[in-house]
Amino acid sequence: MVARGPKQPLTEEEITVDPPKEGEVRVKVIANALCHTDIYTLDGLDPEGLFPCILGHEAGCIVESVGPGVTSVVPGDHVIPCYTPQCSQTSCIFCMSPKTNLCPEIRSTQGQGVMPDGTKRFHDKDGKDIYHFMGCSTMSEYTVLAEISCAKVSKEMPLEKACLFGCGVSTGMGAVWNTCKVEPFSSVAVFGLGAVGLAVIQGAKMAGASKIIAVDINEDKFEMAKKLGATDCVNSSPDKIDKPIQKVIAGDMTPWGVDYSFDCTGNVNVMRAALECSHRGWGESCVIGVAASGHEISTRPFQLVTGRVWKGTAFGGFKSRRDVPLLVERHLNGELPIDHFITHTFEGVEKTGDAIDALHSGGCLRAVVKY
Ligand code: NAD
Ligand code: AHE
Ligand code: ZN
Repeated sequence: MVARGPKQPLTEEEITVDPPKEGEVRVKVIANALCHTDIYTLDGLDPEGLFPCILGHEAGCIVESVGPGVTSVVPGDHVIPCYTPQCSQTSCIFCMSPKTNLCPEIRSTQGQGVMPDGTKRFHDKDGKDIYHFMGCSTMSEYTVLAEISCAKVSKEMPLEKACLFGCGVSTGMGAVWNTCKVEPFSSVAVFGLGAVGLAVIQGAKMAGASKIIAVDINEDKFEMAKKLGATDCVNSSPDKIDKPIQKVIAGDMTPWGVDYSFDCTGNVNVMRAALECSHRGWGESCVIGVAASGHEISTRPFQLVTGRVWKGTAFGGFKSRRDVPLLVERHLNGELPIDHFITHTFEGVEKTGDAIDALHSGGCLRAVVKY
């Protein structure tokens, strides 16, 4: 499914997917879930958006062939593509640091829509190149990944569920566990109750948070938020509250604000509210949402002077190749239910457009397309 240009419907095309080159892996995509970030790029809001491209980055795949030098996976292995790779080289100060998951090994070529050697593996029927996306491009029956982007997972895990660990669910939980390290009895506010925000709630509940305030402008989201552990739900639409949401949370609902807050909307005004509802002296606010090109955050520096911390997360701080297989194991052990995130399923890659329509419907958390 090719994204030919911003705001255009995807087109179903027969393309050529070249064999993997050195350090690369060609995979058959079994299932792909849509993430809001795919739509953000398709809508032309991503400063790194390039067209024509093949979008998609939340998938479950089977290795079809490997290029020269690939040692960590073989054909038949089940893998989850990871847009945050993990090269694990001792010379990589990022991979060697426990402070981050942001391996930069292939980040620049990934942002330019090409493989690490600067070339592309996708060609249309006229022989013209098609750009890659986030190092994944999983809205295609076959795609080529860098070996360092492949997390090998248990074959016991159905790939149509495993795909969820490729982005949104892992990101929300990891923001709580890794980036903020939420402690038992903490108070938490979550803005935006899509799959990412609901994963934050689930992760916060598992971490032992005692107050979890769920905020959205769509009240239909509140039922699932409560099921997963939200103790309070607030509709932050201006016609539903008589003051800014940060004052509702820090003032009315808590005396000094929450210990931790999370933006899962990508709206820079919401990011500000999330920071400003965090606790005087120690509150931490984590930006997860991805903002449109040109949008910037602001607040009074006084908010930071008085002890609040503004931080952010990519893929929930998980070191991808090490941690994604462990998340899958935790699911298989029954510790980490994720089925509730799949609200829509479709059969056939050509149904990806219908899945995008479903994602826009408001009632969708994750739409999974089985190829
Ligand atoms: P989604 O569209 O399913 O959910 C967003 C939710 O925010 C919706 O429920 C919507 O009603 C709500 N919302 C919108 N405007 C709001 C407002 N003003 N106040 C309160 N709620 C509001 O999206 P998703 O797939 O859950 O992704 C959430 C965000 O996280 C997106 O911006 C996505 O790009 C980003 N993301 C970031 C990472 C990362 O690694 N940092 C990973 C995955 C997704
Ligand atoms: N291309 C955008 C940045 C988009 C962005 O921040 N992406 C998140 C993942 S969203 C997954 O759904 C991320 O992990 N960013 C870290 C990185 O290295 O891209 C822009 O603004 O240029
Ligand atoms: Zn995503």
